[in-house]
Amino acid sequence: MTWRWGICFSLAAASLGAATVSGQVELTNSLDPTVQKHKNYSGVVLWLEPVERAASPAIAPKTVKVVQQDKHFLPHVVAIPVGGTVDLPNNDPFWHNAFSNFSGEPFDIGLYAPLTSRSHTFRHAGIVRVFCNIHSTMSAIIAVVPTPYYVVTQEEGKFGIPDVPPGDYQLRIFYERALPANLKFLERRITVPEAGLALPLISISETGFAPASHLDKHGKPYAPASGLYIGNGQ
Ligand SMILES: [Cu+2]
Repeated sequence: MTWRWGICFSLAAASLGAATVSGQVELTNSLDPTVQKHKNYSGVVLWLEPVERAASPAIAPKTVKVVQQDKHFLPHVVAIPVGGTVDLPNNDPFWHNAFSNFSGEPFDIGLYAPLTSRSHTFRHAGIVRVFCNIHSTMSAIIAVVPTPYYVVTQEEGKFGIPDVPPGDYQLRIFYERALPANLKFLERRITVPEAGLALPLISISETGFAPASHLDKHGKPYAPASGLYIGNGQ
């Protein structure tokens, strides 16, 4: 894992007074073919926390959607500011659930029927790992961040955090398949000038990551299909 700082930060072009913090993420040492062969660098969350408490901005409530479809949460990774709401519509022809009891803010929106939706509003910052209590293979990440300045990378890994007021910030990063110590190492204090800031390449290694199974919402191993929902297509 390396930071390629070059000589210094370079200044990005100013856009009507709105400072943008931009950059590029790459993922290395991955065993996932979509990363290795196709350079899919999606799912990295980057956010800027104001260093001076007085500079902390008001955070407007936001709502994002995570669809349950084909036994997947889509998208797999989202980010919202504290106070934001996640809608989880069920687009499958069978029942789903969404819960978290692993890290971040715990929640459980219960079982809900096809073509219905449930929501949860997150009051605390943290990385929320979301699962379905029916389908053990389903998972998602909701990054609840204490700032309005954040982004989630798409496949190409380029990112831009718009409308950042000039000032000092702590750059924080989350990626599901990177060890916490590796992510901590990448954190930096940055100064955002009025003209904006282009960061050097951020290289995140998946070295040391090992997929692990998770427990159900009761903290127990998933039971084989009970038959309760058989007939609903699950
Ligand atoms: Cu499910």
